[in-house]
Amino acid sequence: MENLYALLASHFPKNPAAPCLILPDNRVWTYGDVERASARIANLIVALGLTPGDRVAAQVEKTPEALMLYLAALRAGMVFLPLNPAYQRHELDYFLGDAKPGLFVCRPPLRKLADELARKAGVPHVLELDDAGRGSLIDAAAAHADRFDTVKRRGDDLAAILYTSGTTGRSKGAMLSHRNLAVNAKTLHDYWRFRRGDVLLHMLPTFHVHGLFIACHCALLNGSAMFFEPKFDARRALQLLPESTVFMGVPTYYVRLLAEPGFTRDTCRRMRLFISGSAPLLKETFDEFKARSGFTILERYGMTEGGMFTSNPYAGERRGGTVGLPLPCTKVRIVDDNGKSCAPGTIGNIQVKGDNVFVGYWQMPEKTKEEFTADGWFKTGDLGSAGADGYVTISGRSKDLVISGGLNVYPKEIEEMIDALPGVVESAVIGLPHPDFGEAVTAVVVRQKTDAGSDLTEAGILAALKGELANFKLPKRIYVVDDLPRNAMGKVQKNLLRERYAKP
Ligand code: MLC
Ligand code: AMP
Repeated sequence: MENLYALLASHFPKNPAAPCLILPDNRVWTYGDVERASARIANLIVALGLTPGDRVAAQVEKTPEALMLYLAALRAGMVFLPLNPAYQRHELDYFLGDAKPGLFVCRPPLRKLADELARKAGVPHVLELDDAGRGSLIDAAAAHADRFDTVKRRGDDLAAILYTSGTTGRSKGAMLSHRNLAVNAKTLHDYWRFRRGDVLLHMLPTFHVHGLFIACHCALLNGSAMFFEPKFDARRALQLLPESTVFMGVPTYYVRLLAEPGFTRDTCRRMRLFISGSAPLLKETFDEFKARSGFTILERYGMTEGGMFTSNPYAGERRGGTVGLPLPCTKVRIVDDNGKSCAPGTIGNIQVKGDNVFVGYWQMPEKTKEEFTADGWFKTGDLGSAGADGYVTISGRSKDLVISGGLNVYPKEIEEMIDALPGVVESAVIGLPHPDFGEAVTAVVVRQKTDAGSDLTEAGILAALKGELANFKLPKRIYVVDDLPRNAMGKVQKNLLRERYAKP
């Protein structure tokens, strides 16, 4: 029996009254509640006629009920497909059409759009879940039994599909199996030494690997309680950290915590571990955090296509500016463009292999083939080096990607939308250093020598993008220019643009 839910549940506390989720209003979901609520939804999904392997898509806010939907999908053998609530028509249309879920759970304000897109994509069922955890999903589930025999799954059966945008063309659905997720969860639970009495402060969104898999799986495997907060809020963190032992966040969370004068050693009196990832943690943040709190942040590195790959050690040296050592479940190698191993300290392409590394991209066998080497290593698209002692340092990306506040933005997607606007010849989207988000999405747009071209403004371009694209992808600045710098091959020199606009 390799269903991930069965693994998690085998570690739930013997006492069903033990707390699992502690909510902002102090309501508690016990482990017994979790088993019953996820059973009801699992029974509902089966009653709708979905069968194992069918996709269950959810574009909902973070609530306990949303987490139950994920667990229910696992229990019933479905493939969970979480979607950022910030996604707009353009993005949703593609995801539903590509994944063809058997059930789509949406937020009530988007119901009309959801119905329209579901009809177009042939999605048979649409249910609602609102930001307070209510809606037709929960109403329908209430009529079902609160016991459910978790469906048998093989390790290589799919548990989830997470879309990651592509550097070229369409978004790709990374297929993760029950084994992929289980192996990574067990490894991290051991590596980060989860123990009795741990309380996780959970402020991450639950539609990505970091919040849904890394954070929740560690806590559930440990039978621990989580403070389950709808989103990150530094002031609120100051209230909850004194009662927590573990915190996971993207670098922006640490920057914002440090901006709070009330954040002191005393705030962290029960804490044992702060973990950072999803984007580079600046050495100055790492150092300042140590000085203020007395804690050395543990930085780790991973991606959607496999969860975590490396981590600084729990007991050994946590070295700022590095992402630590390969995890026991993952082999990591650094190779040059010809596939030859790089000497220690030499920057090359980071490749990974292991049971946590994903199965492939949904319905894209060719793309999958391209992203793996002939001998089965996954090409991460990240650049870095490994020291003689094995510590890995990430130095950049070969993929054209901006990471803003821990969220990935692929320039190509924004460029295509801008290029289609009247008066635009072409555009280049880059990431510029930003004190809060790490990188800020910035667009440089070439105007046509026409009336439409001379009418182009920053505000006009932004207005055209809004409503089509998720807000976090919208450029923080747009520069309208007459041409872009190109090299001899005709390729746009984004490095020159980054230099030119870094200090406007
Ligand atoms: C929100 N906004 C952002 C943004 N998040 N802009 C750029 N980058 C972001 N990440 C915009 C909104 O659109 C809005 O714009 C304005 O900022 C305020 O919105 P908000 O919702 O109030 O923002 P806030 O709550 O402050 O959110 C910022 C954040 C959040 C950093 C707390 O984005 C966040 O929690 N990020 C973490 C993402 C994450 O979990 N990444 C892990 C991926 S997994 P307007 O115009 O409407 O005012 C992965 C693998 C791994 O990468 O290794 O872990
Ligand atoms: P995603 O596709 O959202 O899972 O993002 C994965 C990408 O985030 C990786 O390929 C890296 O580029 C980046 N990333 C994750 N963790 C770190 C880290 N600790 N330091 C630098 N980059 C990171």
